[in-house]
Amino acid sequence: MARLAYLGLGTNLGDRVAHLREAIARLNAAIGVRVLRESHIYETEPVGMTDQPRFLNMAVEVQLADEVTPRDLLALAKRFEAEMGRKPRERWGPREIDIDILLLGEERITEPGLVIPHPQMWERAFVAVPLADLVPEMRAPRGETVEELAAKLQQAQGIHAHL
Ligand code: GSY
Repeated sequence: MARLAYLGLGTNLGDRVAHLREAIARLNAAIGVRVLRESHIYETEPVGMTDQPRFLNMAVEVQLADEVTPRDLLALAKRFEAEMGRKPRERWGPREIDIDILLLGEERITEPGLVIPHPQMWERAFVAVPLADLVPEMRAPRGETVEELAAKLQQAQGIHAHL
């Protein structure tokens, strides 16, 4: 059966809106992948390495055909990141585009290079706030809704709707 996945997109180099649009177009053009819904775009303070430009972040909901495995989706994300100019710079440094798999159906995966659900997703406003646009009623691991969690994180971390 086709599954829904949720991806987080982030960018803080160059024409950030164009990078988000291109990533979505590439995902939608991939065989077995269809982008169903997009969150709003948010401007966010950098987390981790703070001395870098602000990010634009958003989340998308995609439908995956049966034959698309989690590894296939990861390979697509990595290929698009590389093709869109992301260099293997510092791990936490600036990038044209970052495509993270947040959730993939009910899958729980812990393998080298692939952990789903994304391990830090419930701690970061730049993930939770866009995700709350798409699945506000979904339950986060501690029992609160994604919307409640996002509201809490939003107060502590810098994040604003990008007009
Ligand atoms: O994990 C994705 C890359 N990234 C981001 C990001 O997308 N947004 C914000 N605000 N900070 C970040 N730090 C890293 S690394």
